[in-house]
Amino acid sequence: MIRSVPLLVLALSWIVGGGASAAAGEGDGTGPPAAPPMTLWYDAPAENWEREAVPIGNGRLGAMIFGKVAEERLQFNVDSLWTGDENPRGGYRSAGMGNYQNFGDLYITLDGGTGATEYRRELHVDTGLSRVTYRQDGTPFVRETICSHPDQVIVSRLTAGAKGKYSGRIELKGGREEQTSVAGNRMTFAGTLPNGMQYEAQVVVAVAGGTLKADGEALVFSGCDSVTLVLAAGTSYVMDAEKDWKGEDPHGRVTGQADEAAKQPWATLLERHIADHQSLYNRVTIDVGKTDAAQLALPMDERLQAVRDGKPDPDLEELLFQYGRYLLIGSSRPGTLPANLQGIWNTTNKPAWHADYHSNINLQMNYWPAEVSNLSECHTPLFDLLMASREPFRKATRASFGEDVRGFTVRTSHNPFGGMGWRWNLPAAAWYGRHFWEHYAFGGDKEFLKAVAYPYLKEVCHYWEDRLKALPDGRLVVPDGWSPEHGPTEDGVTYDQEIVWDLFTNTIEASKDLGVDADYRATLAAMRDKLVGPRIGKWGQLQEWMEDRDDPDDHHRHVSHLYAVYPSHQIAPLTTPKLAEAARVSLNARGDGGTGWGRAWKISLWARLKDGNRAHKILTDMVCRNFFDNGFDCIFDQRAPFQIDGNFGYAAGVCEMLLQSHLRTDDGRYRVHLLPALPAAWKTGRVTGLRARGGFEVDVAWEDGKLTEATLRSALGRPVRVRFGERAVDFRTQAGDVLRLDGGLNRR
Ligand code: FUC
Repeated sequence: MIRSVPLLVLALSWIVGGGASAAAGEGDGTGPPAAPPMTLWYDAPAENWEREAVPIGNGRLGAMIFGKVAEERLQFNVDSLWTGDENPRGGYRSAGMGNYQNFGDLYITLDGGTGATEYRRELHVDTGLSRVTYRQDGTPFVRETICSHPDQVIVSRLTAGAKGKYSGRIELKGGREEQTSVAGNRMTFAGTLPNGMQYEAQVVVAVAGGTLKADGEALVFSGCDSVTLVLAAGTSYVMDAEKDWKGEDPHGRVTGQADEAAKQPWATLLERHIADHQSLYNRVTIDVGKTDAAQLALPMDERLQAVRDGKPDPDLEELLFQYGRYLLIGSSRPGTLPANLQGIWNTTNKPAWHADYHSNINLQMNYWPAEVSNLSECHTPLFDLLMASREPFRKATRASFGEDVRGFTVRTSHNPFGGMGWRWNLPAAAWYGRHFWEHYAFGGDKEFLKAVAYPYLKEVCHYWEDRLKALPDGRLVVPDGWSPEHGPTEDGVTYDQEIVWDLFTNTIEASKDLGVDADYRATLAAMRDKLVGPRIGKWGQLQEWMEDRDDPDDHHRHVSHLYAVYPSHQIAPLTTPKLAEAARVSLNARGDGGTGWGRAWKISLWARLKDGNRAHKILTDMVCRNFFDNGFDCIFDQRAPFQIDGNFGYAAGVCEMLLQSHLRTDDGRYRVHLLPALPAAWKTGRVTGLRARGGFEVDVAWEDGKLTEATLRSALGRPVRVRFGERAVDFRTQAGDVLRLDGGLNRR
């Protein structure tokens, strides 16, 4: 279904125009209008934080909202509240690694909160607004919450259709048993972690009508028409190793944010928040089919169950795609830390795997949708942290591999201080290098290429130049590698070989575009061409190791040797058909199961192998097994922990089914493939605003599985070969050109 703007505008004008009082004024007893379509909604409050509560976030600050009538709970986090440190002198153990912390909880307890009817809890993915509505004795109650990026605060607003209906208490509780102090209408707690990081949270409360007063560590309100809470929180973290990752006490900043927001009317805060959110969110629309109206009207938990019962729900597939984008907007904005294993949403001080940055698939997958789904800015925290972590990475690399080692690499687990945990993952820094290159390949920002991407890529190349080992026949291998969490330690592991090939290739391309280092480029090219490449084994599989010993009954969750198919483009049906066939054999043997992120990866892999139906089958498996009722991906079938990589991998997979793009290094022409893996289930549809490498923004429409029209907006004026099925047509473009094509790829 096409997302209807009028409905959204209607719903918003209802909210901005006074919410519950307007609805009550209508006196028709029907309650609030239906939610806009890009909404997760429920007919019961949340009990469990990671399965049921809904997330809001502004990249840095976030909360999980439970929505109980008598006791609202906002469990909140700040991206930088971490224990642990840079741990530069070895001893890479959990203590130095640290953990991402639960910042605290805000509770709003309401008197007489029983006997509610018409209860409804919603998260509007297209506006970033959470809303809880219900009636008591005929009076409508509305509770709305946002996490604003422009105002850097969480705001909760409680209104009702009659005066004086709100009495209750507000409590602010820190995640480490801090004392909360109350002064006037403000509640505050602050603390310092063992690593010296200072943090503080404040809540400023405003009521209309009635009274508000302190009661010990709580604020008590009585007979109020409405209650508005502004929550601000921050830490002393700075992304700067030279400053030991710490800056000024957050007290002044947090106070300023709370005060500034508290001065603004709710309507202004909401308007600013929605405008900001939609400046990113609205860039992409998607329509892959129409869900049966009765099924569409179900709450999220029942909708998921209906899919498990075998009823297709294309609108839910769209919603989960946009939800992936929503979560990236909510957990990764310019200037924040990158999204960790749980984005910014975590309720415990000892989260699974520290809620760390995991370098053997997870952190990369978090950023797979960033460029293609038109959220390029949201990619930048990854570059910022990696650039800032280079010195600690260098130190740790030298400490383990020798003082004369150039460049750096990364362990499997790392934190916001450049500190690291479990086990070296030798090609990790090189795999991250692909992200730097992709940011340039999509957007064409030469300044970024020169100042950030190329220096990073070149330095990681130095590490590999020194480390590669020559076989007696002159071919080069990565020594002592490891197919992540699978194989033994040995030379020439396919995952390592492919990533180093990719690193050298992208660095060569980068140096060409910058017009620098011609000699060095030749050196890299010579080394790249000597690397042991992907090989086909005895049962037709793509070998995971140099030795042909893959087991066809092995269903291990990591498919690291298929890196060359996706996210890289070293193996593809059109350019390397035999290797692509071998990848298909391997992927078939591995099976369709796995973790949430494992399935998500397989969606993109099958899409690259041009099997849309298989990709869609796995996407459906994911919907059935990996999404909790709140839409969070869980790594095991319906079992905690939630891990956000699967949400992002799913969103990237949907993109890969609808649009693929590549740079062919021989002629510098970009390849844009429209609907490369369209499943039969998505018979007729339209997607707008996806991005292709070479600076293109692409809209595609299709009917009965056939392309009907496409539009490519060229930002960089690059030449492009557009393909649909067997037909491919070359076009030249100027920057700013809009290329409108019909179903036969002729200009319209
Ligand atoms: C990788 C995976 C695990 C888990 C962890 C966070 O090590 O193999 O399944 O996702 O990351």
